[in-house]
Amino acid sequence: MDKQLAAQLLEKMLICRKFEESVQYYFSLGMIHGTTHLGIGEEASAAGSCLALDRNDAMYATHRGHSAAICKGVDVKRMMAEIFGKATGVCKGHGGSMHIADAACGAMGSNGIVGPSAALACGSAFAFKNQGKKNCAAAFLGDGAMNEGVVHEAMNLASVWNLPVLFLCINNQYGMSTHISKVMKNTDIAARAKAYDMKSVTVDGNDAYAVFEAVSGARKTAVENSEPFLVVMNSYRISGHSKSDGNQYRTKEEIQHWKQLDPIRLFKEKALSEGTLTSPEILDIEKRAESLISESVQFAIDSPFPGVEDIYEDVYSE
Ligand SMILES: Cc1ncc(C[n+]2csc(CCOP(=O)(O)OP(=O)(O)O)c2C)c(N)n1
Ligand SMILES: [Mg+2]
Repeated sequence: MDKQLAAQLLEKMLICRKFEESVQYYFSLGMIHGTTHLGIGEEASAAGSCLALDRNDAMYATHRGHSAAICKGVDVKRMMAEIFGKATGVCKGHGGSMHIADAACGAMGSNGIVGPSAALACGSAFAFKNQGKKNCAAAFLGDGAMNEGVVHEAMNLASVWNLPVLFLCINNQYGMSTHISKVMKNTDIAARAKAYDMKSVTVDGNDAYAVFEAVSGARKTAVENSEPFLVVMNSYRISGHSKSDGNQYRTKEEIQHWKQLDPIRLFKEKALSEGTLTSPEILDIEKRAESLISESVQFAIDSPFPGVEDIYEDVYSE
């Protein structure tokens, strides 16, 4: 593995992990409101995917979208401020955890509705194609979303219209408390691509480098041939579904098993054993990630809330 890429992947994953641990902490103190969906344990899928994309590619995230937004290049301080609901937030504090967007870096938005990222990505891909741009649109999806009608419509449309869309499915094996085996007879999600005459690949979603390679390859195919591609990343969310998850539907042993497969831990071990990164280099990356997150939290706490007079700004429905 290339040293620079390894350092980037590790730094992004650490920023995501520390970002979400901070969100969890300040949520518990009542300083963050609403709800939040953490993707602790899924950082390799977000980092590997987003680092394989071009800055101008369009990326649509899910309700569990913090890591994807960070890895696509959203400013971390302004993102933290957004989650705190502050005026300095990337959406002026009006969006919050599930509506992080910054079109300047191709982060087209997270979505509280399960599935539409797939359809929205078709729109961006259609635009890229018509404008003759060598870009693609990527839609993150969960395993649960793969059973939504809109996702099948989008995959079909992308296929018949030859649109450069990457369907990036993070299979964390659960849709809320429902295990994938209860809602799919065939749990090989990539097999679904065949129905749309679409290429697909399944990869270990806890291996950031493997994800990077798989998505880089898929992107190349999608952009060069103008065609969609399904990438399935098998992973696990160590955190609960949302802030109010009692973990009644899975055993402590199962969670413990997946903690052993923590993508950050595995990545560090591999980088050290292969000699790609040294211990001091890893420590340095950890320190940088930690200070970025402390600065971001301070920035968010110190920032003002938006004024009541701005409440109707950026509202497009009546
Ligand atoms: C259309 C729609 N149906 C139901 C919900 C409620 N809901 C929110 S998250 C979620 C589970 C989604 O599971 P998955 O797609 O696997 O994503 P994960 O939460 O595992 O990341 C559900 C059912 C919703 N937000 N939107
Ligand atoms: Mg899921």
